[in-house]
Amino acid sequence: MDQIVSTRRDGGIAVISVDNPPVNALKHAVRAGIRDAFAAARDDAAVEAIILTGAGRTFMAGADINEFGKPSQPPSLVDVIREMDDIKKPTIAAVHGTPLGGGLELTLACHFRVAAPGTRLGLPEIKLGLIPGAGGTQRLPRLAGIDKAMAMILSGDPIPAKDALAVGLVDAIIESDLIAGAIAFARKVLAEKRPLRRVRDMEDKLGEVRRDPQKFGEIVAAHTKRSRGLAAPAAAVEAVRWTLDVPIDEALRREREKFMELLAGDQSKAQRHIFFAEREAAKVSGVSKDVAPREIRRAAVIGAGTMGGGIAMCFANAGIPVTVVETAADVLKRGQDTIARNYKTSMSRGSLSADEMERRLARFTGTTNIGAIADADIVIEAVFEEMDIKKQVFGNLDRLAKTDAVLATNTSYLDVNAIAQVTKRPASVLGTHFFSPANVMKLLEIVRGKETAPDVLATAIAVGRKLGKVPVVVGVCHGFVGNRMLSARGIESERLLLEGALPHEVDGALTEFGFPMGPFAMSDLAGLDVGWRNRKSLGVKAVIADAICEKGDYGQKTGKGWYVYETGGRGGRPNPEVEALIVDASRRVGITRRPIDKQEIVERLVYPMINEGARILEEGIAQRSGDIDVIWIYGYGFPVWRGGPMFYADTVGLAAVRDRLAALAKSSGDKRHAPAPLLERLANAGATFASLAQDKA
Ligand code: T1G
Ligand code: NAD
Repeated sequence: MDQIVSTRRDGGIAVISVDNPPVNALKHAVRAGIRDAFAAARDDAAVEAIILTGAGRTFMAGADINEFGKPSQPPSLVDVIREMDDIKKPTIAAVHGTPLGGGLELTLACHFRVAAPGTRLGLPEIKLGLIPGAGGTQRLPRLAGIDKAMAMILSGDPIPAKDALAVGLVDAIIESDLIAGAIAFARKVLAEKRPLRRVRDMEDKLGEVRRDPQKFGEIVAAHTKRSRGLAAPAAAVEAVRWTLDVPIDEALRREREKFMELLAGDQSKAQRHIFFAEREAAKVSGVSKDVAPREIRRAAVIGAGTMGGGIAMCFANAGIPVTVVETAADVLKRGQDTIARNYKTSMSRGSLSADEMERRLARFTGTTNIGAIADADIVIEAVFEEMDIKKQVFGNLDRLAKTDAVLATNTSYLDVNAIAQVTKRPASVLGTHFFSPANVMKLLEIVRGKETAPDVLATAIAVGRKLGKVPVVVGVCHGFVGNRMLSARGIESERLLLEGALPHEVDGALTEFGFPMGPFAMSDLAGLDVGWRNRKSLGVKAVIADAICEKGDYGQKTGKGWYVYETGGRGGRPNPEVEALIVDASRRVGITRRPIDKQEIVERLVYPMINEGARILEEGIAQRSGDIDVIWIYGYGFPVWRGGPMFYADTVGLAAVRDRLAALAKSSGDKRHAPAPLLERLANAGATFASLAQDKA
């Protein structure tokens, strides 16, 4: 095999190295190369010990996801690992970067593992709708214990080398040169004639739970996150349970069988789509890889309300000092109190230490003096959703901010170009649309103005990544991508109420579909006033929602909206005033209420979004259908195992979506439901939204 896998000798030590940039993914040639290199070293009498390592930025980061769904070529990773397992010479995995998935499973077929500091080790298969398929569910519990293994497999999150050392997953951390350290480690093993224990034969760490199987349930409960509709978590728990009472070869066979079943399933296809779509989303036409982002050492946020406070926390959490500007001392204090309360909540949940909280709080400067933003490298405006106020603020920012500052607006709907035009530096202006709660939601919708400079875009993408967000660049239109599609859903959700449904029924159907919450609970969280301001600015009416707002009920922030919220309570209970208001509204507009089933509710909420997504693609507001999917998954909780609205449409079939929309347009008389030309064209051609990217490639 060509130089993808090479072996060099250091005396009696064979060092096998994989070099398949960028992440040494275990494609066919790599698997075959590793198998052949190990066989050669095994059969070479001069070789006393074998080291496996990866060149470049990381040890093998897992199977090559591009190969999934294609005919598999032998040897499989299971074959390679089976042969490695039987080698009677010391085998040592020397890891750095991110040994993940099949990469970590390879190391579990070695007798020893040594790691460079900063290495992060994990089994992220669950994030792809899979379980580890090459022994991870059986070998990791034997090496690191069932509790740690379950935590790693169910979260999919990697652990740092020092934690891996603590649980016995690695045998040593090499502070100096990794390969030289690994060779020295190998020589020590040989000199001390250390017994060669195969991980598969290790049982001591299973004893405690085997003796008290009830403990297994406690471990599962401790590590199970809400997995609404996901198939892989339950499969992973079942697989790890086999370590208790199923002989390992049988357990390994079952693991592979379950892995292959999930691999062929729709959920994993959807989650793999999102894996690549998320990475594609960061590639923006007109912004080449060599456009350098501006350096961001200090930030400022205008407005410390629902969003401003959360955005400021993102900067402080990422280690960037942030100035928060408000109109008056009392409003500023309210905003600062909310921030402190959020940190205290995280501390009480054990996800933040007291010291770290103090460090983060120390990065905030609160002021009512807008002049204080003069030394900020980026300023994000999060004031009321009113164009006049935003223009007035940007006029000030233009006057006061340093020349190379990036000026951003967190507007949900408004015209970013119009805001930029009040400044003398529209090239430095763009939208950075965070999602509520801003310190939690991962999406950052970056709105590119018609004059936004490439390095300003590159800066916003880099800042998004630094804040732990998933950045997606979109164009300017009302509501950009996410909220524009949300509006299409909102119009239909109000229509469903008038025709016979109640808020909790609509929300129930969508949560069953996989969303964390339905449209009405979501607008109560965001604040009904945001949508109200938007409708007023558009001159459109929502009979029921407007009536609720006129009563001053804005949702959670006022304790009442579509639902009623008890102080400190979790979630809302149905609001009888609203239900009476809905029934009365139906009567007033002459609609006879009827039962509406869940399927109809889901189709009438999701299909109009897909239709609006097609228009957005046609207008070039979004570059790829995958971008729209990433926006809806990370910004609006669209179920990841359905792959996002556009991927979901491809799964349902565009002809079926088109026909349902055409029927809806006819029955409702609402022309907006008429299938978008792109949808019509693709459906007629039997094509998919995904095929658009393939055609472009
Ligand atoms: N396969 C194919 N391509 C991959 C890949 C993989 N496993 N991992 C990364 N890439 C590509 C990625 O698309 C991007 O390409 C480039 O590498 C850099 O990635 C049997 C079956 C390793 C932590 O799930 O988590 O093993 O966009 O931009 O931020 O049990 O990539 O440049 O063209 O993300 O530095 C398990 C997935 C597979 C790891 C690096 N492994 N990868 O992050 O760079 S399932 C994973 C990651 C498995 C076994 C099963 C991250 C990373 P492009 P990047 P990064
Ligand atoms: P909010 O009413 O909670 O907070 C707005 C804050 O801005 C208030 O505290 C107000 O005192 C302050 N303010 C107003 N004028 C100011 C000025 N000239 N200088 C300094 N501070 C000023 O509103 P919010 O929900 O945080 O929304 C803020 C922006 O973020 C809006 O554009 C909104 O559309 C957008 N947004 C909101 C959400 C959401 O879910 N709430 C999500 C994304 C984006």
